[in-house]
Amino acid sequence: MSLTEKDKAAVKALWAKISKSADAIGANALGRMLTVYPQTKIYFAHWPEIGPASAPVAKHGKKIMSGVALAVSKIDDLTAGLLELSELHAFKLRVDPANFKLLSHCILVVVATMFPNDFPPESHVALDKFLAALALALSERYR
Ligand code: HNI
Repeated sequence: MSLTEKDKAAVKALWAKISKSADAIGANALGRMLTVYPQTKIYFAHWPEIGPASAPVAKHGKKIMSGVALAVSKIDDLTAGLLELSELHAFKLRVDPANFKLLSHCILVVVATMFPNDFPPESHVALDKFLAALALALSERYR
């Protein structure tokens, strides 16, 4: 399951192409997660509105993608690189780590739909593995 050097290179190459649209990817992915998996809305009950195109979703989508950007920069040691974010989600936010997989899936779907020409199977598998590794690293502080 661990990322090979080839996977890492593919993730970095893909990220170089898509990162300028990170805010839109984040807003779309978060909006999708909240719509497709409505049980995830429980964590955002404090927001004034929660619709897919709402301001808080856009704002938080951006934050999530800053976490993904951090992960790309720490791709050689995701566990150490994401420890603080893991701590935050585990102890302060108390997000069930099963949800990381749901958001990862939505990010994958959004990248595929927004960048069909930059998403051959090689990029798909690399991004899928990277997001799985990211989710695992975010789960580190839960045990
Ligand atoms: Ni998550 C806050 C990154 C998945 C619920 N989250 C953040 C912040 C980052 C972040 C960055 C802001 C931290 C800060 O303010 O210091 N979250 C990520 C990443 C993923 C992820 C990289 C996975 C790819 N978060 C999830 C999931 C849920 C989630 C799946 C719930 C379903 N996150 C939250 C909540 C907050 C949060 C809730 C605080 C929101 C707020 O209103 O301040």
